[in-house]
Amino acid sequence: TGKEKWPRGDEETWKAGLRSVDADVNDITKSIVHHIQTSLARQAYNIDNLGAYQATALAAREDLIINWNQTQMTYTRKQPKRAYYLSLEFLMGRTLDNALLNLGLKEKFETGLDKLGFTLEDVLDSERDAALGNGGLGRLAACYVDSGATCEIPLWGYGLRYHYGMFQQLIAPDGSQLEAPDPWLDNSNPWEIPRLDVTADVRFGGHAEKLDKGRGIWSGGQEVLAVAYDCPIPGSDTKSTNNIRFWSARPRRGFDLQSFNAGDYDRAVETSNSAANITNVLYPNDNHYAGKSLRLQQQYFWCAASLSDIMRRFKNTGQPISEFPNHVVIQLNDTHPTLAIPELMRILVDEEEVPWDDAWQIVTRTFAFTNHTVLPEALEKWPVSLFQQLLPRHLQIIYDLNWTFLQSVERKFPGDVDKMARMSLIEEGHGQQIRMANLAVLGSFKVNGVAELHSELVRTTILKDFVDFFGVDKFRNVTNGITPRRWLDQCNPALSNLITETLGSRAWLKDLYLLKGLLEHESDPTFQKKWAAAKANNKERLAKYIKNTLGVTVDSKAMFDIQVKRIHEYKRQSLNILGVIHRYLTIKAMSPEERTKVTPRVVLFAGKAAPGYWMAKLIIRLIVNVGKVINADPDAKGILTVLFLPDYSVSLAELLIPASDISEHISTAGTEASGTSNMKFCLNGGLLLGTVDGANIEIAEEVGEENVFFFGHLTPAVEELRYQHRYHPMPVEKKSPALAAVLEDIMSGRYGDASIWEPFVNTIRQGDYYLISDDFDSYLQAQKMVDEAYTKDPQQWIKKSIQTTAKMGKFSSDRAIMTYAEEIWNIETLKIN
Ligand code: NTF
Repeated sequence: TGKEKWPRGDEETWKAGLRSVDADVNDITKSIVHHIQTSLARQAYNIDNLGAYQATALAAREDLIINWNQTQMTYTRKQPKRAYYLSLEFLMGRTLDNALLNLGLKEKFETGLDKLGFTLEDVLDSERDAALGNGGLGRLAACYVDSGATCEIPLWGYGLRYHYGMFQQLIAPDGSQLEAPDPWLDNSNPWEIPRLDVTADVRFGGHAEKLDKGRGIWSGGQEVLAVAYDCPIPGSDTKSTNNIRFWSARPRRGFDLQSFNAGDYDRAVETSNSAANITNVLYPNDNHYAGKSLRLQQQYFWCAASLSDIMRRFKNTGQPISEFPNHVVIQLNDTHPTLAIPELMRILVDEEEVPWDDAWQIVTRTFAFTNHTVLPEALEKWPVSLFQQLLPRHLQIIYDLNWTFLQSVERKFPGDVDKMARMSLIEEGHGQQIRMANLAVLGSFKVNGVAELHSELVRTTILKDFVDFFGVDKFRNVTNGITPRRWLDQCNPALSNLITETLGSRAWLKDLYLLKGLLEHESDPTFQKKWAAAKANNKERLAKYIKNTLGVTVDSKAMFDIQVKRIHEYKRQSLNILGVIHRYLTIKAMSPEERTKVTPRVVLFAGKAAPGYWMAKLIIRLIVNVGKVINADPDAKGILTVLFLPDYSVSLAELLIPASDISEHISTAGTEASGTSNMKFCLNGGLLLGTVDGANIEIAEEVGEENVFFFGHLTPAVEELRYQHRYHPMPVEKKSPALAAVLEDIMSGRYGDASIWEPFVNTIRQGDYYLISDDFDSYLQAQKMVDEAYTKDPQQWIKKSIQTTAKMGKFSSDRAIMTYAEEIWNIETLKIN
C-alpha cells in the first residue's frame, strides 16, 4: 500500500544509509576500492587480477543483493504461489560477466576498472567456474533459474554446496585422462551469502516405530545440521532476483562430546568428519547410477533440509496445511530428489498429524517430475537394506504407499501379475530394491520428458504401464531450452552486437523469436560479410586459446568441426574419431595435387569421462593418440588437425561454441533425451551434423531440413538392429568395408600398441550395441555433404548460418520455463518494483 509503518527506528536514517541503485562509474570505482581496502585488506601496491576480481564481484554483489532483498520482500508480502526446483546439480560456470550484463552495468564496470588499471577481460578471466554439475542436466538447471528470474517467476532452486565440484581433467603423456580434485571454494566464493541463521536438523539411522492410522515415530540415530548458503540469481533487465539455496552439512554439536570426554579423541573427530562428508563431493557420473551409500545420504540430507525450509516458509503465511499445494509446487529434476515425496508424507503424517489419505492428496498435488534419460543404466534403484539402515521410517512409508498402490493396480488390471510386478515400488529378486522412478511417478501430478521424441519414448517404453494406469494426460513434454543471455550475448559479443545493430534493439534477448527479423537481411552481401567476420573473429579467439594452452597452431580459416559433451558410448565420440581416421587414410592415399582440393578441417573434441567409466577413458586415449599421429604427419599438414582440449567446462564451452562451423550431435537414435549444446551451437550460427534424435529433430523442424545434416538409422530400427547383431551377426568387413579398413588401421599399431585398442575395437566387432557399424557409411556421406557445402558455395553456407540463428527462437529457456509455469506449475509472474 505504501502507507505501511516503518518497521524499526527512524525511517529517514535508514533510507539515507541504503546504497544507491543506479550507480555511476564513480560509485562503482569507489565501491571496488572500498572492497580492496576493507574486505581484502589490500591496496594499489599489492592488488593483482584475482584480487581485483574479488573486489569487483563484491561490488557487483551489492547490486544483486539489493534487488534480491526487494524481490524476497515482495514475495513475502504478496504471497504468490512459488515454485521450487530441486536439483542435485547446478552447473553455473562463472557469474561476474553474467551479473554485470543482467544488471546493465558491464560498460560502467569496464570503464571503472580501466581507471583503476585493470582490464575487464583479465578480471573476468580470474573467476573460477562453479562446476557443481556433470553436464546437460546441471547446466539446464542453471539456465532455468536464469529464465525464472528474467521472466519474473517466483522460482527458487535448492541444491548442495559441494566442497569439491566436478573434477579437473588432465591428459597424461600417453593420452589417458587423469583426475584432480576441484577445490573451487579455496579462494572463497563472493557470490554466496552464508545464512548461519537458516538451518535444519537432518536425522539418519535410528529406529522407526509404527503407531495407528499410518502414523509413525522416528528417533535415535545421528543428526546432521544443514546450513544454508544463498546465491542470488539476477534476471536480465529486471529487478527480479531469485535464489538458489545450497545446503552445507555440519556436525550437529561440534565434536561428539561423549567420546571426547571419554578420551576417545579420534572417534570424536571421526563423527564430526562423517557429518561434514555429506556435502564434500559431487558424484561425477553422467547418465549412470552408481549406488553409493554416501550419495543416498546426500539425497536425503538435501530433500529433508529443503522441505523443512519450504514448510517453515509456508507456515509463515498463516494458511492451513490443506492450502499447501496452492502455495507450493516442487519440480523434481530427475529421480535424485524423489525422497522428498516420502519425506513430505512423513512431515505431514508424523509431525503435522494430517490423516494419511489427506496427506497423500497434498503430496500428489505438490510434486511434478522431469525424466532426463531412458538409458537403463541410469535408473536409480536403492537397496531396501540401505534404507532400513539409514531411513527406516521412509521405508515404512514406501511400503505402505506400495500396498495401497498395488491394490488399485490390481483393481484396474485384475490378474495382471506381470504388470503389478513391473509397477511395484519394490523390485523383488536378489535383495529387494526401491525403484525411484516408479515412486517419483506415483507421487507426482505431472511427469515430463525433455524433447518430443524423448517424451514419446517415456510414454511408450519405460513408463508405459503408468500411462495405462494414470491416463496419458499426466505425461507431458517440455522441450529443453537454453538462456540466450549466456549462450549468445555473453559468449559471443561479436555476433550479439551485430544482431542488436541489425534489429535495432536488444529486445531479442528476452523474446528470442525476434531473431526472425534477421531473415530480411540474409541475402544482403554487406550483412553476410559482417556475419562471416563475427565467426572469423570467434575462430581466431579460439585459435589463440589453443596456441596458449596446447602450443598448437591451428588455421582459423579451416572449417571448425566441434564435438563437446560428456564422453559416453551412446554419444558416439567413437563414431567421430573413426570418421577422422577414415578421412586421414583417404588423404594419405591422395596425390599432393589431389590434397590441395581437400577442405581443410580442424576437428576438436572436449569432454570428461566418469572416473569409473573405463571404455569412455579408452576413447579419450584413442582420440588423443590419433590426433598426435595426424598432427605430426606432413601429408595431413594444413588440411587435417585433430585436438582433444582438456578440462571441458562451461567457460571453455563459451569459447568453443561461437567458433564452430559445424558441430556433431551423433548419438544412437533414441538415446539422447534432448541435448542442449545442439541448441547453443545453432543459436551461434554453427550448423548441425546429427542423428535423428532428441532435440535435433525439433531444431531441424525449426531451421529447416535443408540447413542441417542428418544421417543414420531412426529410433524404430534400433531394436531390430540390436537383435540382428545378437543373433545374426555380420562381419564388419561385409557391412562397411570403410569401417573395416579403419579398424584394421587402428590394429596396425600406428596409434600405439594394438593391445591397447583391442577392447574398444571389440565392442564394435562384437555386439556393437551403439550401432557404429550400421551408421558408419551414412555418417561418411553426411560428412562429404558438409565438405561440399562448405567449399563449393561459401556464400550459401553463410546464408544457412544466418537462417539457423534466425530460426532458433523456440529454444530459449524462457519459453521452456513459461511452459512449466503455465502448463505444470499453474503459477503467475510477479513484477518487482
Ligand atoms: C541429460 N540427462 C540428457 O542425457 C540430455 O540429453 C539432456 O539434454 C539433459 O539431461 C537435460 O535434460 C542426464 O544428465 C541424466 F542424468 F538424466 F542422465
